[in-house]
Amino acid sequence: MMPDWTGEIDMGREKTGNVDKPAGNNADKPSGIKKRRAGRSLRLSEYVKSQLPEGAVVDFIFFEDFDGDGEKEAVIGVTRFAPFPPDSAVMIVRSDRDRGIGHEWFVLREPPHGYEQAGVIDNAAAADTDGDGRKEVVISRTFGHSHDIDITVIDWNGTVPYQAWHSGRTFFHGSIEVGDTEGDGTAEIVVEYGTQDGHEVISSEEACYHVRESSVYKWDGSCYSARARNVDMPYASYNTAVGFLKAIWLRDYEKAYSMVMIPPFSGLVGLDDPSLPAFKDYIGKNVMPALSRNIGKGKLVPAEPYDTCCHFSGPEDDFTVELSKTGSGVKISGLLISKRRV
Ligand SMILES: [Ca+2]
Ligand SMILES: [Ca+2]
Ligand SMILES: [Ca+2]
Repeated sequence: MMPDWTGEIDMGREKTGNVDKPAGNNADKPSGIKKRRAGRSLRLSEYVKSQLPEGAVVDFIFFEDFDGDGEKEAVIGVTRFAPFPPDSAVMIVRSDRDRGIGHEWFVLREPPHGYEQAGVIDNAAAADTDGDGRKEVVISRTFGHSHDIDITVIDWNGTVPYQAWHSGRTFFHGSIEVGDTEGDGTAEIVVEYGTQDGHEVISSEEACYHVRESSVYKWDGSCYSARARNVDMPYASYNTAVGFLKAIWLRDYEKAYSMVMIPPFSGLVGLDDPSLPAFKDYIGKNVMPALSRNIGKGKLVPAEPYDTCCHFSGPEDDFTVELSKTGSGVKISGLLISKRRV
């Protein structure tokens, strides 16, 4: 169990000046939201500083009127490092003429099933994702060392913040972007994440580049529903390059053939005969022997991908897949194989 996030003990309403050290756990408070209030002559920044756990860092700050009461709230992502392991929560700070500055802790939900360690904040955005004209806070957290992220949306019901949505799953090597992708004035949550696709040919070591997929989560009036989205460059190229090597390795020549531009892929030979049998013949003579002698000894290790070339190193040879953008997407325009320099 994670210990509670607590602020300092309650202060007198008009008490000002130096604040005390944070008190210990306050276990009999209901979990989820912790409220504290202090005198108002502190500056907002001083107040926040006084409430942060020792050694905690601020991950993000948004200062907007999220709940629509006419006053801005400060919504602050905080990661603390003690007790170990680190975890994150969100501090919501209000400044009120009559009641002074106060804050509450919004505690993000427990790690998804299968994760032992708490999540720490990875990224955050403030945007109107449900079209009601007011912003929500979208937060991704990363878990342990596995680079898996989850996504939480915090919205306000009156002045009460609540978890409006949770992704319900994690995304391997995930990243989020929040923005209006189709110009209807409401933002979507775009997530990109890694897969194990192509593991037959490329190394799926944790640190390696992965084939990536993308989904966009859009508010449909009752929930955020997902649809697939094309990944951005250079991953559109990278996914194509890995898919091509995999198709060759699995002898799916029709698929591989559909991914190439002929010519130039098979060079001048392709000028005379751009057919599938000729492509198959070219692969059998020029590509398969090299692919076999490398994958027989180990997987190909990808280098950083680029829009127009993706490089892979095998135990024996280097493979450089060349790509071109066409009207119908990214196509393979060449494959260079060279003996590895020792
Ligand atoms: Ca407000
Ligand atoms: Ca909204
Ligand atoms: Ca939109």
